[in-house]
Amino acid sequence: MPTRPHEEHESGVATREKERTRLKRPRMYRVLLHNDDYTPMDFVVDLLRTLFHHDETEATRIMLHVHHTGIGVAGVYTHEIAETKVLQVHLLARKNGHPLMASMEPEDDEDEDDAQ
Ligand code: TYC
Repeated sequence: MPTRPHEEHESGVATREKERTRLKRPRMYRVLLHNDDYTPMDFVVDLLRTLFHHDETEATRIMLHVHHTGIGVAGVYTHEIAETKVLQVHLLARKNGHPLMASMEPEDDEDEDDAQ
């Protein structure tokens, strides 16, 4: 068993170029919750805890932010995970008869004024 990294990783520009491409950070996406007049506050707090893994204090803070401003960030994920979270919010809300809406936007978008 070699005890040091493979020679390839110690060599020149071409290898580093390849690694930089492969290891580039993925674009990240904010999952946004939208306010409405009907979804119960407790449901939103529970959802922020179960789907987005926030503790009760943080979940309550995010829910109240959405309630007061109209929109807020539930979490930041890669594209595929963010899509799944949006779908899970939709399914869980509809299953419980609530109109709660979620959407996603790229983190590095020019127009970031509406999300906290
Ligand atoms: N505005 C809702 C109410 O007063 C609570 C709410 C908060 C709904 C956040 C949606 O994303 C939301 N019951």
